[in-house]
Amino acid sequence: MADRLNGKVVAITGGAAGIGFSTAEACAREGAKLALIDLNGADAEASAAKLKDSKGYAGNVTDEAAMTTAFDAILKDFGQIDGLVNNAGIAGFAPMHEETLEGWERMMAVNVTGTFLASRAVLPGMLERGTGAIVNFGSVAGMVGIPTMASYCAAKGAIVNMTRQMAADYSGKGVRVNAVNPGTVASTGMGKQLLGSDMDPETLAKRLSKYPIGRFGEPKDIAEAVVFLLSDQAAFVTGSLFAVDGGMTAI
Ligand code: NAI
Ligand code: 1HS
Repeated sequence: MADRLNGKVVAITGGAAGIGFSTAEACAREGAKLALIDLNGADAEASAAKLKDSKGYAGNVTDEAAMTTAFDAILKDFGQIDGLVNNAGIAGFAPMHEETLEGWERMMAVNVTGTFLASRAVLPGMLERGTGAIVNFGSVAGMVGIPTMASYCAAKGAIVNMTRQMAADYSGKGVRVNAVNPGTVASTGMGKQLLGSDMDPETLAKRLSKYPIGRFGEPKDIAEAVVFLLSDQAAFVTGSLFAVDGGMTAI
């Protein structure tokens, strides 16, 4: 397949690297034009330059003014936004009794507030045109408890139910809202943070044993699910939580 997103404009937060950029590549293959938003505008522009008809934008998803500026620029450059991928996220490690207020608030700001601010920026245009698709990034950590990831699990759990709530408000108005819930993707910045070099073989084996498929994910595993959810093939799919986790949450 190569034209499932033909002519659509897709904005991806955190799109310069990792799963976000892999998703951008898959969307471009399907004919989309990409608007990549990331913390560092030069990185976003360099990644966008690898894709046809695409542009990069600086924007911290926690910053209301920066989100307004970035999405105004995208609308000026492309005229409309058909798809939004709320991919930007951070992870952190602490059980609740050891988490700091600063760490907790940062986790909520990037993952939860970031999803809110980017969604709020695109929704008026999508509602006016009566069409659009939003894909939020949850995680297996939004569905089950992961040891030592208190604030991350809380943030991803919030994104999971934000997805259902958004679907309730907007599905009847032409805007579908879904979430992908990836399992561990080892090769990205976050994956390396999760499976850091200080992780002993026993802990690593324990993590891997949670995946019945016998491996961790690849960025493209997640990207293909996002393409489907953005595409018209998913016309009857909204409010869904798409586990892309090698069966991790099935057992
Ligand atoms: P990554 O750390 O490799 O890439 C994240 C990208 O987001 C980077 O380009 C970074 O600069 C950008 N970013 C971070 N904070 C930002 C902010 N405040 N504003 C704008 N951009 C920001 O992460 P990865 O692995 O690609 O993860 C992407 C998404 O997938 C995240 O939401 C993550 O929680 C989720 N996920 C990742 C899994 C994994 O094992 N890697 C598993 C499950 C979910
Ligand atoms: C960081 C990402 O959202 C994955 S959390 C899952 C950790 S584990 O189940 O692979 O130990």
